[in-house]
Amino acid sequence: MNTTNKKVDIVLFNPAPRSGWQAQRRVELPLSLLCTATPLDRQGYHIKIIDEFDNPNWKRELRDAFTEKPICFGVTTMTGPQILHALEGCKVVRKIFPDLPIVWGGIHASLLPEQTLESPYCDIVVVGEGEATFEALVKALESGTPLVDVKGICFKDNEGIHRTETRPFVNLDEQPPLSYHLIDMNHYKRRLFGRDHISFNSSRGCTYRCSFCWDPVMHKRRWRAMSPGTVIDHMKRLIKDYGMRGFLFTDDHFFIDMDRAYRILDTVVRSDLKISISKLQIRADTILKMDRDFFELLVKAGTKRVSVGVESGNQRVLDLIKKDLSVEEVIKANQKLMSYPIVPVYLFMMGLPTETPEELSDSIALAVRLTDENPKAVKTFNIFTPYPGTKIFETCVHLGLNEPRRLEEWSHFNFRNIPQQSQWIRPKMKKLIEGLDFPLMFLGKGHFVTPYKKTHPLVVNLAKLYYPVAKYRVKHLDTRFPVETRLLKTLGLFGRQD
Ligand code: B12
Repeated sequence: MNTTNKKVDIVLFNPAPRSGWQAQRRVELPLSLLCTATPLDRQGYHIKIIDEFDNPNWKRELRDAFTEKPICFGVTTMTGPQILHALEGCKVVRKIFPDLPIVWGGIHASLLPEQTLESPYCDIVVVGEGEATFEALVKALESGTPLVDVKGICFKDNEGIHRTETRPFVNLDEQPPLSYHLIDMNHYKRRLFGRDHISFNSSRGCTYRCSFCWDPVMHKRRWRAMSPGTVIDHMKRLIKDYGMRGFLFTDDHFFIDMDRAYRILDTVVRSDLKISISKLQIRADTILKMDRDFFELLVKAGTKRVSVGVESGNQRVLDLIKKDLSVEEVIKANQKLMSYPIVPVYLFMMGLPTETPEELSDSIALAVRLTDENPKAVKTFNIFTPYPGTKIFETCVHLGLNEPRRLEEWSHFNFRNIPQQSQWIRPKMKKLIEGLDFPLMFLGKGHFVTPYKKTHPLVVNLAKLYYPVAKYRVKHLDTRFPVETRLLKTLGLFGRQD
């Protein structure tokens, strides 16, 4: 584990992805940075990952990390509050090493490289996948080779901003096992179902065209995956070296190739890995394509939870966002899943452009139906956020969205800051969403059991008392006198997040 005080040439920084009331939530394995660091680490470069979320002393660690002549500082970002944290890290580094190249990577910087480069705290953007590009970039910086020769980057110099040739996607099967020793794995495991779980990724991209999703922009609807053999090898290593017995999949769509999915699950069973699998993202229409044999295999392989993106219970809205799915398919998929010991987590969005209160009411009715019909089913409602580069972003701009023009402005661009940003929905709908956001967390059976394990019993009891109010509000779409939302917001326990 690289938590020694050894000085390094490259530091990769994982800024905290959340702030405020959400900051208490658990840390997440910095997969993006692990993937980016691994090829260089294997070639003997001295590289360190500093995770703000995991390390209260991150500033001190950052100040002390570098050798006297470091190569670069890298930072990852998603659109939202993580950007502010990223800038904070860059400022610390710039102060000590004013000439050290600062490299931004990750989803936000890849979607808007030129705009990101307008910040004085960014010199180079790695656009898209980091593995091969960052390796080539580090070597160019080290040897002084012109940056125009490095594929897949955007950089600035005295003459302006330049974008180099696009780099092809990496072959996931050719990537070595991740250099997990660069972080303290004990901090990232999650205890679920009596086992230690870790995030795991076996494929990238998705072939569908949902207009709210960043995936078609970043991955060009090209799905790439590790072969079953590689997936099993990587899992076995995590089991053997770190005692992991559970895998939380971060794949955008694990089941695009059903044959590959089947072979992975089949090998898990045949190799007697005795693992749990959770968070598998699956479409409702994929569930309908599975036969009994496939379901039984899923269960035998240890699948406990699947996440199903429903988005809306209204067909007009589903068609608008190009989900290529029908409400009927969702209902049938739920009925099919009922006979298996697998928890489906249905993910809904509210506040999509042009969505009306009646259409939101259809979503709520569908969520109620799914959780009523399948006692294991769980639902979550999130407020829609238009991410840059997506098709629906353009619709929102058309409907009045003030597009952020600077990196800093994107940091407030978060689904929790809806009162400021949601010009794309009418005031009546905005009020409804704001008023229902909190009570909707209580919809469904047993939902007053609060999500955080260490929740104080007083909070649990207050939540139980509040349950009838929540139920009434959701059932009647009645958001008058939203005292609870206002109180929680005033106390900083809910709502706005910077
Ligand atoms: C795990 C995860 C999280 C974790 C945190 C991850 C982390 N980095 O710490 C948690 C749970 C905290 C989280 C939170 C959120 N997330 Co999230 N999350 C993911 C998820 C499922 C996996 C990310 C991952 O590990 N991918 C695998 C790695 C290998 O891919 P990658 O990140 O793209 O990294 C590659 C390149 O981008 C590049 N790269 C990345 N960083 C860097 C840095 C450098 C220096 C270089 C050179 C290269 C480089 O190289 C990497 C390897 O090729 C993705 C979906 C997905 N499949 O990617 C969503 C996703 C990233 N999340 C998303 C969102 C919206 C959120 C939330 C807002 C959701 C919410 N409603 O709360 C929050 C808040 C985040 C915020 N903005 O503040 C969106 C981001 C959209 C956007 N425009 O930014 C995604 C894409 C999901 C989606 N389809 O909408 N998330």
